[in-house]
Amino acid sequence: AVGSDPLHDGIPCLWMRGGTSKGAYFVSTDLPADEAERNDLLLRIMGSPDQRQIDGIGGADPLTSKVAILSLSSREDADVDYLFLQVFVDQALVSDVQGCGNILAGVGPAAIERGLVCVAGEETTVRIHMINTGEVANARVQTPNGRVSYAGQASIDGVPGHHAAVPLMFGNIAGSMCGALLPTGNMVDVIDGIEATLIDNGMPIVVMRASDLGIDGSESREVLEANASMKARLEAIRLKAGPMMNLGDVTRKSVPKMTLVSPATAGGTISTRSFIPHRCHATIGVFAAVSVATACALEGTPASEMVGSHPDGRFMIEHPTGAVEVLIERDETGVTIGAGTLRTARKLFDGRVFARG
Ligand code: NQM
Repeated sequence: AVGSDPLHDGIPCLWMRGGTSKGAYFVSTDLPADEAERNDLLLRIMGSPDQRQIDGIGGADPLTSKVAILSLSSREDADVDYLFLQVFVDQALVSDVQGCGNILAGVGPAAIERGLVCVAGEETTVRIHMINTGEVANARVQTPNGRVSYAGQASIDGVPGHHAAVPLMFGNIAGSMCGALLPTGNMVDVIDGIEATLIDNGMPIVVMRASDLGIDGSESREVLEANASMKARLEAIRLKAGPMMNLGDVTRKSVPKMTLVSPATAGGTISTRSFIPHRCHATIGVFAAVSVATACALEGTPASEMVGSHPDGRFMIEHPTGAVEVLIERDETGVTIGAGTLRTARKLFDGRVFARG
């Protein structure tokens, strides 16, 4: 608890996999209230800045250097408040600018484990206020016999094995960070000669044809990360897209994400390769996938030209290690009114974490 010495006594921490990411889950009262002090502590816990995060618990990858801070909700329409923090691996930077839909998958289970939310039967719906964007998500957590069950038959690409399903449902998340679904008002903008859709349906992303950047879109994460000239072009486009998307100067921000699309190769809706924004994603972010699916559904966007099947609003968004299924609900005029996806999560370790001094 606050008042004890975190250096010597450690801090209660749940280490969990949420979707295709991993992170440290804390209860807010176990961390310093002062933001600068808290961020400094989190850097020392994760072992940043250091390419290998060798002196901390971070996994030396942006996807495994994430933090969730939970508290009882400040809102009537939610049970728990969830603040997501991206702890940069090689920079002394902790950012609350973006949310994370993968780490979100662990929030319901973690809130129950920590007694912030009570079990409500075989299944417990946890209403999560996502502080980063101000939106609310509903997570359905399996709770037979009065406790969280992580075992089950659901599987998601990018994670071996089968686990309990954690369905996530979102209301209207359009313009979550940019103020509007299409912050420039256009389906297509041209930046550095490349046609791009600047879109935010839960996550600001820039959607471009992979072929326009000189790749075919089936390359592995490693091959793309080694392509320095393409990465430089992407970063130049990103820095221009940021202000156009009402995100200001994005030099030190993890948004917008850069998503390269190509026709599906495994029977899905579309194939993606995402930069988040500098490393290539091993899969794709949850809200990024929702935003890509939304771009696919907008006629006139580069993504919509290459769309394969999407029966009943189900979009299979292919990524480097499989696909993620996104459900998009639209009203009779075609406006998106809801979205959903299926994730799994698992408690990996519960204990006390000790920060570098
Ligand atoms: O888009 C990584 C992840 C994410 C974010 C990132 C995410 C989302 O996969 O909602 O989940 O884009 O930095 O964990």
